[in-house]
Amino acid sequence: MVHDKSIAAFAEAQRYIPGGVDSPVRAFKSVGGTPPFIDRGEGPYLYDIDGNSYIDYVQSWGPLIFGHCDPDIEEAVITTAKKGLSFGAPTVLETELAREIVELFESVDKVRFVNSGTEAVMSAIRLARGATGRDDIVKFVGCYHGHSDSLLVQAGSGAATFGTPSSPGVPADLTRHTLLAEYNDLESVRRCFEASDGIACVIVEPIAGNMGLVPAKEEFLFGLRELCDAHGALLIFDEVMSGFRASLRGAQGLVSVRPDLVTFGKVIGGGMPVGAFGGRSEVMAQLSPEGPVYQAGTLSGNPVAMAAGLASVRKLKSHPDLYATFEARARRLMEGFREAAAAAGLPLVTEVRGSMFGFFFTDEPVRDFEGAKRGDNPIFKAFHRRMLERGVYLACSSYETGFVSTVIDDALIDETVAHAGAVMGEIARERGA
Ligand code: KE4
Repeated sequence: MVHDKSIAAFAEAQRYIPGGVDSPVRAFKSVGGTPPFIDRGEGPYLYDIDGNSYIDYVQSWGPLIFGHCDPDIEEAVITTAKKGLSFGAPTVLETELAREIVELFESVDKVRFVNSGTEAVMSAIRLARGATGRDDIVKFVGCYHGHSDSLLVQAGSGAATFGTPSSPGVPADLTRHTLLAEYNDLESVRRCFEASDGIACVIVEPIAGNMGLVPAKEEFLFGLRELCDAHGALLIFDEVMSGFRASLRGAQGLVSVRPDLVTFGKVIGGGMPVGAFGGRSEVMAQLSPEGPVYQAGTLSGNPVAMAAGLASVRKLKSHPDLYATFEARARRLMEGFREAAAAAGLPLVTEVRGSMFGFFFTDEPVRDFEGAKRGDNPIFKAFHRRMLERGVYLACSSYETGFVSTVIDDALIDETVAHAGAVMGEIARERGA
């Protein structure tokens, strides 16, 4: 493949935009090389400005479950945009999308729309703190919930449960209210509740997608529910990624644990900027203008974004059988990767939840961030680069999740598996496996 135009575009972008990108992961820092600059998408494909095409398993990090330029979503956007882009006033489109979410998620009585997953999580945390009158929160090492200050936290020293900032610019005064626990480890959560009697909420990705794909064990989620109930804390499921991706009802569709608040993003915007948070009526009633907890946004519930989200969610709702197809395709892909790795003598473990898939070039199952770190290695980097050169666009970090869609059929999956077999063979030979 030729990448001359992307190389030039990346150099030019870096003159005006920090790192040349508007979100760090896009810079390909963890895999190296120049990120392809995309000209357009069509169905399952991305086309870069050098004319190369790729089967897209990233789909804008999750939103594009119907692939690129879905005609129904495109039609909804264009029709709505012709009536005006934004009013800063209520529209029935917001009510319609809120109703679709409330009808699908039994833990959600009311919803508030925002413009990103970060904003949804930041607002849900403030709501939990306001509703409980408490300041401390618990999050899990390896879970990502967007870039709001309280959540840019890394494990403190030693066994300390209190976090320290994971980024300059985040005041330690703030992150001392964030306690860190280990994913799938209830004992570490109990230690947090012993360390603080002022815990407002526990926030968790019920299916973690930001340390690679690492589902929570159901008994772990049950345990979180029990601990929150015992201590009067709220349980927040961050379903920004798993919502509408793991099942039509997100991770909640696969387990019987119910949270007090849920955050959404990605698929509910159909590719447009939409985030949302929702939950039980008595908690949501604390939110301004009904209650005292303030939260606002100029473009929140924007009609064009609502129309895209409605088209996306309604298509999923009217074709619930799609999730069986998604799961079958994701399993076909991961089975193919496992067979390719076995033939090449490379270690590989894989995971699937609905339309989400993940793989780690390690030989032990991954249950938490410690396990996920073993997958961030030279084999992954070589695999990613070589698959890209063969026209397969995979997430550019081993800490991300891949996605199938309605337009990635078995033929494309088999084509991808064939490339994976060839690439894994090359890598194994070079490593003398
Ligand atoms: P956004 O602010 O990026 O819309 O959402 C933040 C967020 C919150 N919660 C979960 C579980 C998420 O996965 C995300 C964002 N996901 C990443 C991809 N893993 C977004 C990609 C990026 O940062 O560019």
